[in-house]
Amino acid sequence: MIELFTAATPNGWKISIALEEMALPYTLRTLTLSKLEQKEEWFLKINPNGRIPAIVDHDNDDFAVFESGAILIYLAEKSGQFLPTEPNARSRVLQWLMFQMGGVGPMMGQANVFFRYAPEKIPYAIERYQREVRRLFEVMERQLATNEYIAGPDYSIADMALWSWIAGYSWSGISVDGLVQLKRWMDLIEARPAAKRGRNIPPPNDPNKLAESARKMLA
Ligand SMILES: N[C@@H](CCC(=O)N[C@@H](CS)C(=O)NCC(=O)O)C(=O)O
Repeated sequence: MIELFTAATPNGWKISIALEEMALPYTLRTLTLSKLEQKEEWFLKINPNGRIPAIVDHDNDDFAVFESGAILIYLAEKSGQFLPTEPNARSRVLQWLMFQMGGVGPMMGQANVFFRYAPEKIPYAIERYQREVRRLFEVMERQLATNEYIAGPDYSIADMALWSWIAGYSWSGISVDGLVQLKRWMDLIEARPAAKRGRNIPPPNDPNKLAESARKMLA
């Protein structure tokens, strides 16, 4: 059985989406980020980076995996789903997964910090991150014009990772006006019962409480 250490955030939801899609049995350990449970010694043994998500695979000698991209690859390989074995198709999925891990995630994360949580409004920082996120969305728009899913004809762990973040575009203050393909793709994934279920495990926090607890954590 997999044990998932998580919280109600886009990086956490990537993994509950994947576990639901793959129908892998798992138990949930929800950490309270504002209480800094993720920095406690017991958890640093599982994730030396002191962040969620992380998993422990109790069917594999209690093997621990941190970094959401690495967890997605581990689960895809364990279940034999959502990551092709043919080398070029596999590379395409990993390229878009890295695009999420190195681009969309960090940039949307910073957009949220400066747009929603920072104690002072710094227009330069807000605009910088929102503009970069919009640029990344436009990169996806072009890719999705000729591909059903982000890495080709099949749904993959790259779609799960991207959707978990992008479904929250309005919280980050990003416009999706004119991005017809991106909206088509968002609807396509939202229509998947397992993806929708996964993005509610654990359920999103009340937006007011979210801002308050994020401020506490960042202080
Ligand atoms: N690159 C990491 C990022 C993980 C991350 O930033 N997690 C956030 C929640 S989305 C977290 O645990 N924040 C708590 C903290 O920074 O102490 C991953 O993808 O797993």
